[in-house]
Amino acid sequence: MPLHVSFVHKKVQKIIVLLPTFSVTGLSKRNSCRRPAKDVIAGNRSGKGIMLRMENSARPITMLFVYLTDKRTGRYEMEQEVTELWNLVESMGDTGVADLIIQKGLPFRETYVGPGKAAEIGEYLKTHKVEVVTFNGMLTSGQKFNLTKMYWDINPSIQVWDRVDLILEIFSRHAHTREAKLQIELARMRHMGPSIFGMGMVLSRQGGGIGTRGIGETNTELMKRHWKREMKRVTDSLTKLTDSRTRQIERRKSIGLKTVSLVGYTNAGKTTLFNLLTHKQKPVDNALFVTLDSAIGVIFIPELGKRIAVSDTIGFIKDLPPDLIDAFRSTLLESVHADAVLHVIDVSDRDYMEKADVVDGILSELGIPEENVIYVYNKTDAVPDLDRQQVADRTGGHPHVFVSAAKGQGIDDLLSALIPRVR
Ligand SMILES: Nc1nc2c(ncn2[C@@H]2O[C@H](COP(=O)(O)OP(=O)(O)OP(=O)(O)O)[C@@H](O)[C@H]2O)c(=O)[nH]1
Ligand SMILES: [Mg+2]
Repeated sequence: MPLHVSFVHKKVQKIIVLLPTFSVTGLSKRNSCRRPAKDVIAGNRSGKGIMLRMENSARPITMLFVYLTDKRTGRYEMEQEVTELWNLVESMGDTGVADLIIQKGLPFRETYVGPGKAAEIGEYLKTHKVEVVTFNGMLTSGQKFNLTKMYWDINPSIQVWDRVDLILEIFSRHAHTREAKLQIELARMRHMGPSIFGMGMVLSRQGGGIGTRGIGETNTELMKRHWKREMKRVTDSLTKLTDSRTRQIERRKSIGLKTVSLVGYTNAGKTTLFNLLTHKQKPVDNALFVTLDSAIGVIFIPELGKRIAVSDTIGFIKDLPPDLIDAFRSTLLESVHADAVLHVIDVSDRDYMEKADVVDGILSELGIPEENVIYVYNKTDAVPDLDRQQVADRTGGHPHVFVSAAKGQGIDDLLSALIPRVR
């Protein structure tokens, strides 16, 4: 059964829509991820909602997406944003059919989307089985609360997510190490506040009438205290792991082992390059946020007659809240302390410059000096007619190399560029 994303609102029917080419049963067909823009076509109103499987639940759930975009956002930019949204959904694992509601305009303070659109979503929920409504933006907890409250009567277990919740859900599905799991836990607690402990909204409904304190309020206080205790517990555990990582980094420094760190936008090919350089076999996939931990491998540089350490780590994406980056501080320490940073860029992606800018912004927030960074233009095999001079010009004289991690091309150039930094 072919799947599609459709728009619900009349006004948006002329706007572009994605048409995934896989079927409900083809859940593992992740290579539809990073679908080229030519798959973007005109849509209709007959969609059903994305079928997803929640982490701790065997049953598929249905998700409705709401995308609020600025009136000035052009068609191309919208296509890109919707494509990235779709890639995020696919990276959750099991995916099915999607419905996407679009509103053009500015966020509303109370409900993020305007009252008319919020009501329209409610109408949609009455006639469709939807369990999670995901907004592709960052909502305040008040906005999430107001929206959830609006839809309670239609579906008492409705969940309202924003982009960060979606990213965190992907993170938690891909996390394997204790460090990654703790970092996600911390990021989730920071993002959701005390309401993470669930009882919040249900209990606050038990509260007395106007002017009374009510059971709900008392329980909200309990929840806040519990949240603070849990935040401290996770932060303490992470501090221990950060200390241990810092000691490892210092040990490597003390024995003169230089370190190179791979960074980049998610799906740029960091792990593929890491595996190629270190002969490791870390999982690689055409999905977002496959890597969430930090791995170390070693390469031998014959010209220097010595070994250097290479680290692979989590990828970045635009609109990552600083809290989330901060939660991953322990994992990112390797990049902060590296002697050289290889910024892997997927040059086959039409938006590689914008994505490289996002990464550069995060690197500078992390305090990584620009002079430590080498741009590694990857996936050159996928762009046979690549105008390398033009790419180099756009890079503004910054040190760079062209490689294909998948085909093992350009690695000698990469090592030569590294030599002065790890000598
Ligand atoms: N054509 C081509 N594909 C590549 C190349 N390098 C990586 N890929 C593909 O790009 C996808 C992502 O590769 P990964 O190595 O997992 O990317 P990553 O940057 O580690 O991704 P995250 O860990 O999810 O942030 C995979 O499907 C790879 O096979 C390349 O040089 N050429
Ligand atoms: Mg990776």
